[in-house]
Amino acid sequence: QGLLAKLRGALGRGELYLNYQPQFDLATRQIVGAEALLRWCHPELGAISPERFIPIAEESGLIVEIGQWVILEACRQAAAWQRAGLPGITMAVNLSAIQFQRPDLCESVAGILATTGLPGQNLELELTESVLVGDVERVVNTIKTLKQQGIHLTVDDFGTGYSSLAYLQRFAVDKLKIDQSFVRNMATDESSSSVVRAIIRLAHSLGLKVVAEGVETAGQTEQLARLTCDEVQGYHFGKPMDAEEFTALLGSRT
Ligand code: G
Ligand code: G
Ligand code: MN
Ligand code: NA
Repeated sequence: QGLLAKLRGALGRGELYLNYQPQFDLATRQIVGAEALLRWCHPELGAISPERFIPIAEESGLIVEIGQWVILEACRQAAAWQRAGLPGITMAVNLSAIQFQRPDLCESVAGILATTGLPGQNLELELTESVLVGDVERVVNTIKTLKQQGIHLTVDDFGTGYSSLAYLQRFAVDKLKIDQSFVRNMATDESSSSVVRAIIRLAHSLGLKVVAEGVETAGQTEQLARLTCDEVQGYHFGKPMDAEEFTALLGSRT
């Protein structure tokens, strides 16, 4: 039995769950967000990396059902933290291109916000550049409809794709997420730090925020602060953790 067959029933059997990685404001060092990261624990195979099963979910179309569940579960958790009086955060959810291209995306996200009671401003959707190269008119309309609900949009893995910079003007995204490959090599590789500097300047000159991911050291943090990066995410600040651990982290901040 292949991985696809196992993945088919995984959601129903409760094998899928979310981890949350904290995101910090670099100036204040406060937690301002969480990125929801999907996990699969198979009873015999153990933990299977999303890098393995997400492509399978995408090819098979299973990503639609799984992705819906991810949005629902992430919003439900964020709303629960809010109701518990914990510091307000934005919940960031990764969206596959296939999900983004569904004509019912905006409606179903609106339904999830209504069901969970999470305000749209507390939801952020992470899109990869590959999403932004589709039918321009359609992408513009989808983004507009999501933004009308207060939802924030971030371009994930920024700098690694092929989207033209001109699209940044047409698509009203709010934030760029600098890919971790640039952050990783920043201290040792002049060209990586140049790319990071350029992305931050580009973002700010377009009125966008910028978040760096994969921040692992104090040195990288200092360098990012000097370059006026807005937010950081990475092992130096906090690894992806389960809901219970994240609740404790939020509680320790009040
Ligand atoms: O979670 P890391 O810890 O291993 O994630 C690996 C990859 O899987 C990343 O590229 C991340 O964007 C992607 N990923 C994690 N969770 C989700 C999800 O819920 N949906 C989609 N589409 N991708 C996800
Ligand atoms: O592509 P996306 O940004 O959604 O994926 C985030 C991925 O990066 C996840 O696999 C997450 O576990 C991983 N990650 C988060 N912080 C760090 C870090 O500091 N170092 C490394 N190497 N990976 C990280
Ligand atoms: Mn992401
Ligand atoms: Na990324």
